[in-house]
Amino acid sequence: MTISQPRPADPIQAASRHDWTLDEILALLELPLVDLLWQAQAVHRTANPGYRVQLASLLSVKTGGCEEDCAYCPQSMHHSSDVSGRPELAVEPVLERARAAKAAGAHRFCMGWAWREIRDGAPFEAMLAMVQGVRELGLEACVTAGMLTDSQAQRLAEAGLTSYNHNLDTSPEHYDRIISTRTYQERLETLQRVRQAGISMCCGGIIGMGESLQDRASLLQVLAGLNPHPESVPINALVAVEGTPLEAQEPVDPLELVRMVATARILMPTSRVRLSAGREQLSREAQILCLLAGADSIFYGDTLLTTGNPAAEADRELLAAAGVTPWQG
Ligand code: SAM
Ligand code: DTB
Ligand code: SF4
Repeated sequence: MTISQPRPADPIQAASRHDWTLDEILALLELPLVDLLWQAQAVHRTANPGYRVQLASLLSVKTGGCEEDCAYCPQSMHHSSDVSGRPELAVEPVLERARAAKAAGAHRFCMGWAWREIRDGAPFEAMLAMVQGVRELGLEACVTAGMLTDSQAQRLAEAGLTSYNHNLDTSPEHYDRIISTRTYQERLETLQRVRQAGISMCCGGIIGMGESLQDRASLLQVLAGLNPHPESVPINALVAVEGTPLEAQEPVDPLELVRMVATARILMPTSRVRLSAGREQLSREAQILCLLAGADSIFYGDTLLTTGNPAAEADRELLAAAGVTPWQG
């Protein structure tokens, strides 16, 4: 099977830019939808001629009780939603889930820890064993576990970690209304450590948290300004969970998500653009529009970390209806 590490250099990557202005990005986000889709498809068809979609399964290894106060997150100990009480998973049950994900057709296995930062010790040693085990199954391995040190990043790279997920979540301007316990700059530094260790970068954000169109453009500007672009860019629609400060947030118009995906695709032609949280609230047709707009990955399996996701069978039907083929696991 093919493990897709960062994709090989190609003319699109060579031509892709890191100096997009806010006005240029806003102009894309505001294009008539048909024109935006046309541009995004032209880019996507060249970068991903087979229109293939990666299926990534997600598992929460350590759930809830997190010290950070991210306003969207049900796992923060600052919110009444906190889902603590679930035992932290050990290596073997995690690998069991990874084997099941592979058997169901997943190509990447992502593991989450509700931590502010990784600390050395037994749980980190277990994380390394999980990464190694997932890679031995022939799956890509992704970890999301908060901030890390250079030496932790190095050890994760040595264990074979494919990718580290750490999202910027929103624009630098909107960020303070969402998180107070960790700065934007700290997020950027964590991402830099991941890069320096030679691990591919998974970094994106969330729409539907009360941000303006300008904020969305600004988030995309920071992401596209990273050089090289993040290999993977998750675009989440807020799942408004009861007990979080954002519980009453109105759902985003699905076409806003389509616009965000399409613009990300144009700005970052060879990145994997992941249609992430929020798919349960989308119709089949809205999801297919996101695929047309250039999304080339979905989370696969009936849960995300703590919230629901469409059933695997429904997703296989979705991809078949769209006529796109998943990467083979
Ligand atoms: N603690 C780690 C961290 O923050 O890097 C890892 C886990 S965290 C849950 C991973 C990402 O999931 C967040 O950065 C955020 O973008 C996304 N996320 C969390 N809760 C969400 C929600 N309710 N709706 C949409 N996306 C969410
Ligand atoms: C990402 O950007 N989205 C995923 C993954 N990276 C780790 C997580 C979504 C979480 C949604 C809320 C939950 O299930 O707790
Ligand atoms: Fe903690 Fe991550 Fe949730 Fe923020 S998003 S509260 S860091 S688990």
